[in-house]
Amino acid sequence: ELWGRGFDEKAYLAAKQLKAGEDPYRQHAFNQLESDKLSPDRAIRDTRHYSCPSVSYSADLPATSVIITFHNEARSTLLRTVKSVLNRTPASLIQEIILVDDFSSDPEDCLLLTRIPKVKCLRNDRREGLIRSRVRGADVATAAVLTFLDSHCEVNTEWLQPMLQRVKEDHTRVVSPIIDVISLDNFAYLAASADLRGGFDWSLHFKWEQIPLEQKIARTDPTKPIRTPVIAGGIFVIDKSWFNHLGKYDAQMDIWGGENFELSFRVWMCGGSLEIVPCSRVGHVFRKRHPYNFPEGNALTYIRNTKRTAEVWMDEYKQYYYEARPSAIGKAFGSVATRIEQRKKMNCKSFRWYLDNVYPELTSPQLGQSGSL
Ligand code: UD2
Ligand code: MN
Repeated sequence: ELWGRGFDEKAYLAAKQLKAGEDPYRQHAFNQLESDKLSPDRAIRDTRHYSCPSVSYSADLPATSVIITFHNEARSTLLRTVKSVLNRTPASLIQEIILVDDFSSDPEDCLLLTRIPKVKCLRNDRREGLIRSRVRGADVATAAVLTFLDSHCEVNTEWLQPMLQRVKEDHTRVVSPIIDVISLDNFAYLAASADLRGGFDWSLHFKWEQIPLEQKIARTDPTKPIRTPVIAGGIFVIDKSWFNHLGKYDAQMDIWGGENFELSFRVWMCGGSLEIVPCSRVGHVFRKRHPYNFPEGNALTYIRNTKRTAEVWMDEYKQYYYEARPSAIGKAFGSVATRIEQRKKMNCKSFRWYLDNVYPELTSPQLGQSGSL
């Protein structure tokens, strides 16, 4: 297919095909051969609850800037992410798609895609990691609402409207879809459970968990949002002024990891809320290993990022973090002075408040109940 400014999809993909006999998992930690075989416009099953199609949304939803950061993404998954957005979203809602190329080996992976209408490309001149890359994208975004996506997603039918609706009604809501699974082996699109929310343990390890039974029973309308203590991190919609007001991201976090906790605690404790909107579905290729290198090593980077989170947001409860992750004790994490200052200025609530009101299911390690310190 040839777009307005002459984007040659076939040539874009063909230039990066696997060599015969090459391990299809080596470069991206998913089966690139299977991804390359699929059309950038392939159809996927509408995995929403059957009540979702009859929900109606405001006729004047705000447009959004979609921000996708990537480091050495496969061309076939990157292109399918972009095209699924253009194919499955009313044009009036997409202000632009901002690709932030986090110093990938080949600048053309990003640059060639700017021949597709609405697609812009920013390239970092050194590896920054996903956190600073997203901030760079957010800073140039021209729409009032930001939408973040990973670079190996496929958005599903009417994915954006339910999220924009929630943010339009209340700009302090930060909203995620249900994240469906795209198989890393055969790229089958699989529906995820609609009864999950984001959770974590004291070591700040993210996990999907069942929504508490009382909430599950009280949920009579399957189209209504699910409150979530944390978001997975990659796919969410947030009002741009609210994102800026809250302090964007902690720009001293590197590469990958931890920023989802930091943002989630900040949103809840500083007057906002986090939710999963079940009528929005976005597929994502979940992987078992990182396909890219961490300049400071994977473990140290995760410690640095989660330690910064604990030091700024967890108050006296940070001791539980150190007990659960003793390797973090004594490790360098830079200065958090300006982040603590911002927290004070915004008059954010305590971590104790967060545990009592948002995540009472996270119990203290010794006493088996929250708020017992
Ligand atoms: C999950 C999130 C991810 C992020 C991460 C914690 C989802 C679906 N994914 O990990 O968005 O919140 O948890 O940090 O919720 N990237 C860069 N530069 C880098 C490293 C990664 O731009 O140095 C890009 C990467 O190409 C991808 C995105 O950041 O588009 C997220 O990385 P991932 O897919 O490896 O993370 P994932 O899905 O395991
Ligand atoms: Mn991902």
